[in-house]
Amino acid sequence: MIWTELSNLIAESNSFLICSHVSHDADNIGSQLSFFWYLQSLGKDVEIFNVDTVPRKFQFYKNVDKISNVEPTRRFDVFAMLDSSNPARSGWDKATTIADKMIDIDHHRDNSLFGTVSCVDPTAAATCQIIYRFFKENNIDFPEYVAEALYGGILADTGGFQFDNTSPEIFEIAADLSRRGVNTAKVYKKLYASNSIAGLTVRSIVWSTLKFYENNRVGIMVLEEGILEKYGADRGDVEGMSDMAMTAEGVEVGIFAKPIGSEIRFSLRSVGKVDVGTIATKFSGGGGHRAASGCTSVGLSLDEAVTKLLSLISSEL
Ligand SMILES: [Mn+2]
Repeated sequence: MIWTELSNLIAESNSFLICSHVSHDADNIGSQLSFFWYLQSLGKDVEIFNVDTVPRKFQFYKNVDKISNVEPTRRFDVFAMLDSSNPARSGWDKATTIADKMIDIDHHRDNSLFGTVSCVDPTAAATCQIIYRFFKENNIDFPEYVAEALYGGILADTGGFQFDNTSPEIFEIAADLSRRGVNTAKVYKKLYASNSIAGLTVRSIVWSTLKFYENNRVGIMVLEEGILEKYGADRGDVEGMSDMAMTAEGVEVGIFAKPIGSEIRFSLRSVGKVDVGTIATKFSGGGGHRAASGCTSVGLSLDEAVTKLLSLISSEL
């Protein structure tokens, strides 16, 4: 990993805007908060901007209120895009023009290496794992709340140490973060076992939309527009549901569709045979891993977008 180049770019720059992909998850939150802490510890001028507001379930993280969704009006020396294959994943049209230089720290295999400095390792389970390595290998001593943020990202992106990206290194990092004082049971409870009544109600509604296609090899669930608002839930309440459809026996691909205005956001999950990362690139802002990806369909109805997705998937089944 080219830590020297990263350190040099940080040393020669003063102002930084940290950003990440739409649809928050614990890895993008954890990597942004830990990198924010690091830059601030060096006395840098740092802001975080994300298009989406931070869901309720992530609100326990210290400094999470530093993640703003108010578009910055000034320029920065460096735009640091974390946990994202490309700047378009931010959902923000100024991502490539807000600064002259870019930092790209990510673990998605389709990362376009868009950074002035790109620290990309597709074999890493989480961006938080890469940031942990940066801290560890450069003897950067970080506080307990940063360890907590890193742990949450690693916990989530390994599916709670259950996906096949769960390596010996992951357990070693988890052990180190635990020794640094992270309350691992608390992080689990906050991320996975703190449902609101509204959240569980909305989940039951989403479950009721489950349908199977392609001889029961594709499962699709839909979060209809307005449901979250109607029940007082937020996007965090349905996060992770994309993993559920593909747990049905015989299902190869799970799809979670979220229509918003003229757009439909899709989360795609594959058991193995179908490369949903490549399929996602056929839509705008699409990208991700072979087994887990996301994309946005613009201008198509839900039926049209699903038909397009199913035809792409069926050619690989
Ligand atoms: Mn990630």
